[in-house]
Amino acid sequence: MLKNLCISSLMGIVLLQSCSPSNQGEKEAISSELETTVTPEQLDKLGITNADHLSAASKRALKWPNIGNEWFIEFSDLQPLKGDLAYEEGVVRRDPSAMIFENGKYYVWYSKSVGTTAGFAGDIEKDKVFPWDRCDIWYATSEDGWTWKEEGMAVGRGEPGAYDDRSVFTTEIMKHDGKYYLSYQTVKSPYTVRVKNQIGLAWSDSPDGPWTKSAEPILSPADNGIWKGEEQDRFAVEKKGDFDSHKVHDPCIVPYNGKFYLYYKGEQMGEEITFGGRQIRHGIAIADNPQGPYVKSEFNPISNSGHEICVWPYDGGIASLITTDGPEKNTIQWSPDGVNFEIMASIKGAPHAIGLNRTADTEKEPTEILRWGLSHIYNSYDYQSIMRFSSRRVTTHKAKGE
Ligand code: AAL
Repeated sequence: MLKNLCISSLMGIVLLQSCSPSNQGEKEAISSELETTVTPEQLDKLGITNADHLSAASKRALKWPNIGNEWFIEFSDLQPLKGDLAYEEGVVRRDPSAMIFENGKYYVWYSKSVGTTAGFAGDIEKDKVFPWDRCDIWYATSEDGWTWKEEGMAVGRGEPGAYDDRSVFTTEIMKHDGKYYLSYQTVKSPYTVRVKNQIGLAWSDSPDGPWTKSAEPILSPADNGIWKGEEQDRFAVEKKGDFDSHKVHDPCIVPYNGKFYLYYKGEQMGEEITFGGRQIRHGIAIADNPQGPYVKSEFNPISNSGHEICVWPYDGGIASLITTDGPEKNTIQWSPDGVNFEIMASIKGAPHAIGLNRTADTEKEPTEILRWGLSHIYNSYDYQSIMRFSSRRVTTHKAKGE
């Protein structure tokens, strides 16, 4: 069979195909530089008509890795929660943490505030500039994940002058060695357009608290960007700095390989709109102990797209749902080492600000943890509520009765 095939080079791809012997030597010489072998079966699978006339799209398709549909899923419409987490006019409840199961109940933590959002045109000393401004972290419990009882405040804003005096919000929970850790975003007053956001941590021996807050933030933005002018304009910069020069957001700490990997979203000074939308990327900071110190990875940023952090362990590595922003938005990615992520599936879209169900059997299948969990919706610009998501694997596409 192979003697009837020859090898040609196309952008790093070796093609095994029928050809005339005249140019075989030349094509084999080129092939010595190549990395990938493409077989007639792959050409057939992709339905490529003529391997000598490959479109740019076919050349890209020939470089796709040989991954099955194990990671491909579709999310269903969000469903409202019942009890205290049902939508409540005048109240913001958003950015749910993951759920853990303790004392016979699911526990979730979330950002809570009241009142309308005036934006930056309002009086920033009195008003809210965002729905997540002037928040505290509250928590709720549920036996079935549908009907929730709000238990009260877990972590409140700091005293005036503290790094977290304006808002504490967008939290994640980690349970490790019988202790509980809430990581969360912090803002210090005044909440200006250029204000830097940091990450705080609180810990407790019980999911019901009391919580002890870190005296200082556990993570801060890179300090190598330079604003241009004095005006509160976050797009005007002399130098943009690292991907996280403006804000560190959406923390999620995962115990991994004997260390603690803090995944976070970075926002950059001078953020641009690219061909994939907003310039948003993820980074990690690693610590030997849950309370830190957390050291940013030299490999940052570890994504080129995405928004809120949604990561889980799978098969010795870490999986990540990449949503909303950037050329690789709406993909599920996996890394064997928690750092170097590859696309495993490209999906239609995903709920925002997912709170994962950490009780799921993550090894059952790659996306088992995404079968159900929490998210939020904008009931209005001012008010958001926590909702329930679900997803299913999709392996065929059939007409009714087919
Ligand atoms: C979300 C998250 C963070 C931001 C804000 C509230 O999508 O990225 O939490 O600060 O929006």
